[in-house]
Amino acid sequence: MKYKNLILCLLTILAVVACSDDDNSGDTEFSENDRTEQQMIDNDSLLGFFETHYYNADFLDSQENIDILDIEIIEASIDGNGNPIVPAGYKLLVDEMVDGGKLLTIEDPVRFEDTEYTYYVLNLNQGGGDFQPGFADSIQLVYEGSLMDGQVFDSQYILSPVFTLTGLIEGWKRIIPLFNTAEDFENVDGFTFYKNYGTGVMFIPSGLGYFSRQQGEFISPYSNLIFKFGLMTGRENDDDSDSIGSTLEDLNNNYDLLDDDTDEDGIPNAFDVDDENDLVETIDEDIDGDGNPLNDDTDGDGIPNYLDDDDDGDGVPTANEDIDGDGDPTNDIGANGIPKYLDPTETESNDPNA
Ligand SMILES: [Ca+2]
Ligand SMILES: [Ca+2]
Ligand SMILES: [Ca+2]
Ligand SMILES: [Ca+2]
Repeated sequence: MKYKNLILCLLTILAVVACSDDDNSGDTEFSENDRTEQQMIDNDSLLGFFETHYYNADFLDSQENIDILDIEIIEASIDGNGNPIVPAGYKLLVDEMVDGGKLLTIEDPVRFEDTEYTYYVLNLNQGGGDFQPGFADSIQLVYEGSLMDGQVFDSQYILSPVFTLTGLIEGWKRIIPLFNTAEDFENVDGFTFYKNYGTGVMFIPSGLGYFSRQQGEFISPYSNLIFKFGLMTGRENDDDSDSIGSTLEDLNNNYDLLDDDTDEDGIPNAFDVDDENDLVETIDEDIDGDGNPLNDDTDGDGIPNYLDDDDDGDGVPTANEDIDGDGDPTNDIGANGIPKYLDPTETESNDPNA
């Protein structure tokens, strides 16, 4: 019980707020809203927004490449019967929340801070590029962030610097990877014009944004965030250069690289050149040399070699098949001409206790 309180207290400190003891009834005590309750409130207000706001659907449909400055989201006037008045050519957002509609509801089963989140994205254009970023990749985009009352708090109308998604708010890590980058670009008079890029509007509940934090001048605690965006370019990140993209080193698929550490040496897999610490670097566990260590499983036990501490399944850990003790099992060749750590018929071990 004590430990649980301690952990909660530490989490609170990480959120840069005062942490006070339960017995201490100081008047500046901060209590953060319950995430699940806040999510219900935020979701209701987003759904209400979709019922009362329309966008310029016809105009955007007519555009080959959408300039995000042309995306209009407008609050509807209400007629005498309480119904929203939608001008011709415009479409109520809620009317895109149907099968085949452009406003997608994503009920993400991957919990964040122990809470299940629903978020929304208006998919105006998927993007025609081959590259679809993972949450650990880098991107360049244009965007405009606003609050539900229309207040713009941040914008980048020309190409952004390179952003690594892992450093951004949770909502971006989950939504940007749903889109593709531009199909093509053209340089004219020193300007680059992108074509057929992923374009949309994200609707992010506060829990996947800044939650209880005041952020800058405009974003008060528990603000839902709306971002118009155009995803132009991106590239895969492989932080440890082991030929496995960092996104794929998130073994438990929770959009967090830091809690995947197969050998528990304190270095997460995405930054560890030898994930299971068998003395064979991951890049050298690509046995078939196709550039992808994920599909190499010598003993066929379902654990790829780069995560398997006994690659050939002979009961002798790979690290103990480094017979000459030079720290490299790949140069200990058996009678079949195969390194012993990959040959189950070679079971010699350098473990004095074996
Ligand atoms: Ca890697
Ligand atoms: Ca590790
Ligand atoms: Ca290894
Ligand atoms: Ca072995």
